[in-house]
Amino acid sequence: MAETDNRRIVFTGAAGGIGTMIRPLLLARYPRLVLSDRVTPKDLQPGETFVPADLAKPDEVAALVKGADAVLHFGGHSVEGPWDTILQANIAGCYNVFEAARVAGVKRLVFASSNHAMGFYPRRRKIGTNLTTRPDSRYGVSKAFGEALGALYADKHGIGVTCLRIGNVGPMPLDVRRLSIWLHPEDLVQLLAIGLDHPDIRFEILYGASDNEASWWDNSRAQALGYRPAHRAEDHRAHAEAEQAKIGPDPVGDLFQGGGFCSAEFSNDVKRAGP
Ligand code: 15L
Repeated sequence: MAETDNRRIVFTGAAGGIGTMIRPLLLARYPRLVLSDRVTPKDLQPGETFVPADLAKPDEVAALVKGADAVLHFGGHSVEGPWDTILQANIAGCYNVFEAARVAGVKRLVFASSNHAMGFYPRRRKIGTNLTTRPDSRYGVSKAFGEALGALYADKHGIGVTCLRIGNVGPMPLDVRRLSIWLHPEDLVQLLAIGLDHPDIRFEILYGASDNEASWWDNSRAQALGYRPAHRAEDHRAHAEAEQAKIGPDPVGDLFQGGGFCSAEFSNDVKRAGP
């Protein structure tokens, strides 16, 4: 019989969309979860405790992370927002989480990065994890910042850090762009398990994507660490195309991986931006 995993795992952003989808799957593998958010997650289960925290407040984050073995950092602002929102929730918040993890002696940290750290790469280009970031928004910049913090805390303090450049998590790809970047919740939990359990983790950047034929990403490092996504975007192509038909074209966003995050506030010439 498999041994029970007794690690205390702190999960920030647990009341958010992704948190709500994956909590039951996580709990099945990790029965000692400390959920955190500013609002209380619904239907707390045995094995889940809730500790509220505002990520912008270092004392609250330190109290949350004290005694933790690992952290899954999904908290913060999950789309583009005004600078001050991004600054507090995603820049200061992310720093507070890494710093609290260092002080608490946390061994593993998985950071929910985003495809928007790379959003200005053109769709016609397949990218890996060895390229400079090309954020498509202040939000994307905050994710690139979180990846850089991850590298610092891995190199300087020995925390095993995994950054997941997540596409779009849900039961189905929402439109044609998401056929390339979709991530089923079960596949996400497989990636989290690699970040928490794989013996070789020092610092990793992996793409958070299912088995997507139209993928723009080379996720061979995740494969090498044992990732075997069980879900295929192509199985939902008809649904994605039907949804896409309801959306008008986006002359800028449709050229780039980040889609609407690229076209929002865009004031460049498309040719200069590079696709
Ligand atoms: C993200 O990073 C966002 O958190 C999510 O809301 C989606 O917009 C997703 O990217 C996406 O690119 O579809």
